[in-house]
Amino acid sequence: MKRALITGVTGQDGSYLAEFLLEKGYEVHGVIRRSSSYNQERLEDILDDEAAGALLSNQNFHLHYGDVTDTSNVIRLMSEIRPDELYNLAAQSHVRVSFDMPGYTLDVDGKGTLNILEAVRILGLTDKTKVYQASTSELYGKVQEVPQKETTPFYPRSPYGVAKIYGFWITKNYRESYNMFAVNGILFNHESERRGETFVTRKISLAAARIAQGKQKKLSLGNLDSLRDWGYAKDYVECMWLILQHDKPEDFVIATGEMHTVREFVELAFNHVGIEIEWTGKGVDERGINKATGDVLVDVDPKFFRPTEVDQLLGDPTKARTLLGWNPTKTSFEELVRIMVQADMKKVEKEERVKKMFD
Ligand code: NAP
Ligand code: G4F
Repeated sequence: MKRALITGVTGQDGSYLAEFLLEKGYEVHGVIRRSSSYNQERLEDILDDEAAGALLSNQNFHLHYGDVTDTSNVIRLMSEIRPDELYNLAAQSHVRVSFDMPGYTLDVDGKGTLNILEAVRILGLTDKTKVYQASTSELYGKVQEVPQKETTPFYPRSPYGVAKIYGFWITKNYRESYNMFAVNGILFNHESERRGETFVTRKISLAAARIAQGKQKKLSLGNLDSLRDWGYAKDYVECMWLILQHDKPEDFVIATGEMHTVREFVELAFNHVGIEIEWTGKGVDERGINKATGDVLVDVDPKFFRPTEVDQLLGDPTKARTLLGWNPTKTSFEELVRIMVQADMKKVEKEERVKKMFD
């Protein structure tokens, strides 16, 4: 039985990856942070015996307290678990927040990655443990080429992107210096019903559901022109695993090869709840109007603008498709939006039922 260690297991990707690996028969260990409030919601399908079912036997799932910035903790966990595969997904992953907390973001996303690699080296696990580093399309930032591929030069535009560039290069450096199987997945944006609620796609899908059910009046957003290559997180965790199964340690771009504006995401999400959006005005005065009623449902609030923006991201997944046999278009953009809105419609309905029980 192969043993995997996932940092960031309570996050969107970590939770899907844990399920994926358990289904493949792995023994899965995850690192969770101590928190004063419950932080294991995304793991409930695994932790709940009934929901887990036969395939997802949670007997093979183990959680450990830890933090990638705590060097001694990382070394102790690594020496106890001695994983065959380590997926370093832990990060302060919000780009906007990284402008408010640049030092912290560097500690977690940069130094945290070094701590993982050093633990592998110090413990003599370089021949045993394969390391996957969660790199990002934010490295391309002010894009130097369209579409972006493995050879496109980096130009990060946020403290997050700059911290992640350290993670990228230190992973590559440990591969070259110590002959480790240490690789970067350069993943473009990927979303799901488990996406954090302050990322733009989830903010929109939740707002569409709440507005449709009369629980919210309006949605305020930042840059509507921003273009992103959005895929489905469930498809992307499969690729993380494929990268570690490849015969050679190499870095890969993971993307759909299609990009859409934030505005398009809004239109589609509201369409799914039966509302047609019509746009009026420009810049900060732009408004999304409910065509049927004339109500303003979307406006622009400059507080969501970033000091420096990444205007567009478009990935070229040819290498992953050719060498890993990965299908970048398994879930279409339209399907992704539908999945997210449907899940949020149910979530909002359920919240309302629970509220009524206690009224
Ligand atoms: P996410 O939902 O924000 O999850 C981040 C995870 O990291 C959470 O489990 C979080 O724990 C954990 N974490 C944060 N700081 C930590 C620390 N100091 N020590 C240990 N764990 C820590 O992010 P995601 O969307 O799943 O993304 C996973 C990884 O891929 C991240 O590294 C992200 O930067 C990268 N990435 C994401 C995308 C994307 O579009 N989703 C694209 C490219 C790269 P808590 O639950 O306790 O906060
Ligand atoms: O959803 P976002 O916050 O994601 P962003 O900044 O692209 O970062 C995500 O993807 C990266 C991969 O490229 C990951 F590495 C990173 O960890 C994270 O998962 O914003 C997307 C776009 C931006 O251009 C932003 O300015 O949407 C724009 N936007 C417009 N209004 C908004 C909003 N973003 C947020 N979060 N909230 C808004 O109200």
